[in-house]
Amino acid sequence: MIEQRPDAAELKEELVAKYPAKVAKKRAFQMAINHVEKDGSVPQVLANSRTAPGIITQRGCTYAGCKGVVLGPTRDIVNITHGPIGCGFYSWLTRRNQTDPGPDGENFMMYCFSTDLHEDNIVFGGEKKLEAAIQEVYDLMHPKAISIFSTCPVGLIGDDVHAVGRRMSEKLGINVFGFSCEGYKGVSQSAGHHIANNQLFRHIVGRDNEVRGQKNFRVNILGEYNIGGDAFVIEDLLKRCGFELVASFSGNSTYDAFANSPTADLNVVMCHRSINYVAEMMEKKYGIPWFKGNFIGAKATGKTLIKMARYFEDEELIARTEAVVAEEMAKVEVEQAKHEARCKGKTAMLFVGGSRAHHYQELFAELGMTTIAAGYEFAHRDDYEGRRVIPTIKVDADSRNIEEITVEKDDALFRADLAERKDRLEKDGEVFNDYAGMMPEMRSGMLVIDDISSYETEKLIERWKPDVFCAGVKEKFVIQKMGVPCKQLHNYDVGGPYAGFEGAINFYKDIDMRVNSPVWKLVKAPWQTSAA
Ligand code: CFM
Repeated sequence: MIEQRPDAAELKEELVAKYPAKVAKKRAFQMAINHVEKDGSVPQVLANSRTAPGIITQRGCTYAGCKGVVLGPTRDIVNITHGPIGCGFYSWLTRRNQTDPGPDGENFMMYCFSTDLHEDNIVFGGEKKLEAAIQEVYDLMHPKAISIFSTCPVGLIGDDVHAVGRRMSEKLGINVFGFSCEGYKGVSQSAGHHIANNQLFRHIVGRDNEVRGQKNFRVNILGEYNIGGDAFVIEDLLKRCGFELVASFSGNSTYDAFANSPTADLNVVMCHRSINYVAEMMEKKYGIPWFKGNFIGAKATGKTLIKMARYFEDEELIARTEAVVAEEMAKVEVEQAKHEARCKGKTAMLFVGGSRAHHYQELFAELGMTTIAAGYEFAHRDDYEGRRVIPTIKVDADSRNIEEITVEKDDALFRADLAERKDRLEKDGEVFNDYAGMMPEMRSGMLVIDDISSYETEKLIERWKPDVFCAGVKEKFVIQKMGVPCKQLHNYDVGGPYAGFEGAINFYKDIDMRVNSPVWKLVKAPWQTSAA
């Protein structure tokens, strides 16, 4: 018997049917059947809202977003986790962000620093222990900077990590600063990104404003974390085209590069969710324009590079960039055709993070595959529906909890020439300060689900049977036991890089292997073995 697959509306109803009425109502707002209007508008999705208690979520905590995601990939800042040792363990390079050791070999990423708070510190305070830890790490490593990350108990007992930072900066003569990124500070790791952005901007960005290296075509790449070596691929492409990469936030990055980042002429934002705040603040203070780019997908990479070249209004740079893109696309097209022939018509589901569930739809489209359901763990409405909805987003108590820092124009350093150039280019139709979001680029009729639960994941697979499901390690083996291959999009399993042209080819191969492997037919899911 050929089983009928339910349509999106039926499936949505089925997904929430098991919940108590109040939870079902909320979950229904967190799901949408995509529908793209002519003007690009899409249905509203409730996002960045508290997870319903009892639901098994994919989400992480605020500390994870701050320490792990944004600051984790920087090699020469010593990151001390102020808290019990358990939190420290989870800060120990569990993400696959790679780094070059650099010419000075100053790479602390493989170390795990914790103040190891015990019960007596919780009762009597942990500041002295933190000071001692900073001193100890300074004596051992002599780093350029030390940062302190607050875990939940630190906020509860009221240790002032910022005051400790100031005291120790004075004493040691290096930059020591803290993050109030207690795990409970927000509804997810997204709050941690914002806190990280604020402190990076306040304590590092702009401490060195001398132009070094190539004087022209200077760019920063924001929101690229070098998972599986993605940043290495992008860096190589930028070099070949003729751009000078000043700073990458924060894959393969250094303290000095962050400090020097305002000497760039352009910010290109990869992951909008995690770093749009730095882009906005840099534009306000220094006049550096930003636009959203994407290096996931061969076509998207080509478009981004050419848009970057056009920004500099230099014929030679444009020609050189176009030549690099053409050379790379010729290689990509051969591989793409080969794999598309084997993957065409298959389906994918993507539930990950705050940007990849969108970006990777590009790569699946290049394989001729359709993304039939997608969603983020912790994104905001603008990541789904586009930045045009920002003015309509209700600020709730949870978001109000996160500091918004006031940034003012720096009259001495503000780049009026760049602001003028941006105006001119905008008149010619170039788009700045925008992100269209995931949904306008997804097919109508497909399901969008925010903060998907474990139960919903299983139901989706059972009812819509995708050829591949993209998620993380927590979901992977549950999914595979259902006879569906899972591609991890956080850490790429052991694969990657997937960025740029070379990365696209790697992805085609890895997905082809997964969706066409006969092994999945041998796994029987529970509903396939029970009587119909
Ligand atoms: Fe940005 Fe990321 Fe992502 Fe993210 Fe992340 Fe990540 Fe991610 Mo895992 S910064 S939002 S908090 S692209 S760690 S490199 S893969 S959930 S989609």
